[in-house]
Amino acid sequence: MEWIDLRSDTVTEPTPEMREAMAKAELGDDVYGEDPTVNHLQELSAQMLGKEAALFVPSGTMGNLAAILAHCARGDEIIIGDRSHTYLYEAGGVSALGGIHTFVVKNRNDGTVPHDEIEAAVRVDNDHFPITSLICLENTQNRCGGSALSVDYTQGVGRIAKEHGLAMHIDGARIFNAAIALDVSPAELVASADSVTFCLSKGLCAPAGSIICGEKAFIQKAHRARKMLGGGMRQAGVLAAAGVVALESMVDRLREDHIKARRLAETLVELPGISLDFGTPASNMIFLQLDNKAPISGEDLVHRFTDKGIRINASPSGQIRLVMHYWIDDEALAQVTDAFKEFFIRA
Ligand code: TLP
Repeated sequence: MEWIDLRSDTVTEPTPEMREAMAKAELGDDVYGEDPTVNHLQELSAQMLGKEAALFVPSGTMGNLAAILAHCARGDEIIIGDRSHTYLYEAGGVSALGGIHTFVVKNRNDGTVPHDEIEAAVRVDNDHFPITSLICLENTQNRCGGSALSVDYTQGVGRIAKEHGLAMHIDGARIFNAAIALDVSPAELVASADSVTFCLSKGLCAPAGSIICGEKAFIQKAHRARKMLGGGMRQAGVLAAAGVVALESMVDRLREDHIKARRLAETLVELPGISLDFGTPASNMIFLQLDNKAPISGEDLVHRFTDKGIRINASPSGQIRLVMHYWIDDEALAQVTDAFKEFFIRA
């Protein structure tokens, strides 16, 4: 990639090994279930996440929506964090397309919602109320600094779900980052969930695609939802081939992105006017906050960095998210560090 692009790990392009696998992929019509590469990717995914079955979908957004549609009926309610991607950034699809109501609970900075607050959000059986049917978590929690929810915490939510006869879904777009941050297996991390979505197209570098995992009967329902949403992709093995490479050779590497995030954060926090919104990065994201000591605004910084071939995003409040990924090597990291120093340390 020519740009040093820190806006997201979604910007990652496929590796040379992926491009080769894509060119050679064995194909079939996946709507008939006949694409051997898609089938292989689904089996591998289910195995790695410790679930019975899996389904390849075009995106994380569709994965969450298809999973939620498979769990809920129209008029049902889901309990969901106020900083979760599904609530904030999926165009309200669960309500617009699923007729599903959201009971929004408050995420803390570490990504959790206290167990008692989740339990208090479960509706009692009364004709006035929607029917609670699902609890949604996100791991890692993007808008909470890329924080990782622990096995203990997740199991606690799983217990609440069981006690009340609810299902639990994890938006695990970056579940492998979470597993690495916590030094546990991804299967352990999602064992108490009924379903999980994870993305192949973020830190794992595949060009597109996400996976939903769960029990066979649930995946059949999700399959129908995918069809309804227009996500049946025919010769999707071209994409799935990159996904297989992603799972086989890109997972352990995510650790390097976490190290890079910590290294860069340590340097940047020493500069005047910069603080870390969520402390030391837990995974591959750094959230910087510029204060009134900063010699440049977030908006100006975006423009000045663009001139130097570096892409970043800044919010109007001066928050900047920098995301580490495969295409940010040591040389790029040094260039980014120098660019920050140039604007934040006046000569
Ligand atoms: N997140 C993107 C943007 O949409 C904000 C990013 O740059 O981080 N779940 C989580 C936790 C996500 O962070 C994302 C993408 C998704 C789901 C959706 O994935 P896609 O983009 O494949 O629909």
